[in-house]
Amino acid sequence: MKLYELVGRDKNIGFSPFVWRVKLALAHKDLNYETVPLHFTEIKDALSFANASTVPVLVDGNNIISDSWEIVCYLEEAYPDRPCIFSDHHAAKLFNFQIGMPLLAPLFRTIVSDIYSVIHDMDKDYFRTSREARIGCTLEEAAKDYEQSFSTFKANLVPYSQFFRREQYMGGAGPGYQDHALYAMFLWARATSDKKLLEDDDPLTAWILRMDKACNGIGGKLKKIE
Ligand SMILES: N[C@@H](CCC(=O)N[C@@H](CS)C(=O)NCC(=O)O)C(=O)O
Repeated sequence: MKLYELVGRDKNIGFSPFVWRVKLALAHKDLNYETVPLHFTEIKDALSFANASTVPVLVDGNNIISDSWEIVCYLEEAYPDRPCIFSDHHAAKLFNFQIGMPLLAPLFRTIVSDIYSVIHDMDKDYFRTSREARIGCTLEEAAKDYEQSFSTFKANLVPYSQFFRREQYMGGAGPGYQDHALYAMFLWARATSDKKLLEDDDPLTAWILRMDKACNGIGGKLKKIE
């Protein structure tokens, strides 16, 4: 299996939260794969064979699958004898939408200038133009005003802190899709930013430590791109 992923200026460190969802799913199912590292400006050409303009793309034999959700669904169907990722398929699908606007969007604004500092020079112009259009201000303005989006992010994390005060994983006895998707978001920040997102006594911090050990410990090994 081949997984196309997004890397920063260090080719060995992938940082896309969507690719991380797939890596965690592959580890959950204990499936072997190799990665193909891509910079932002290489994605379009490299993935034209898959008719995709975003990573992740997974190639498994003759099957070419794009979009992280579709890939995880594919893995569940193609490898039913391996541990199950979804405890409830519909709840997992809903979760994608639930974390997009309230969490991924404000976190993106919080760390967007940090991401800019760790991507390859070849990607800088593309990233600046596309992301400034998306956030409606310059990267420098976003860096200066990050506290506002950071407090939105923290406020929207409260239900998860409350949940993890009582529970170990969203998947029940062990991690499932929702754990992977939320944790992947923290891995995105871990690879790109020095900002401390959580207090030490936040129940989410203890859950992240559990997730660092889950899925063969792949997330726990992730370092920031220097
Ligand atoms: N819904 C897609 C989103 C994937 C996505 O947005 N990937 C980003 C990297 S985090 C990407 O490839 N962006 C390419 C670009 O901005 O040109 C999925 O879940 O796979």
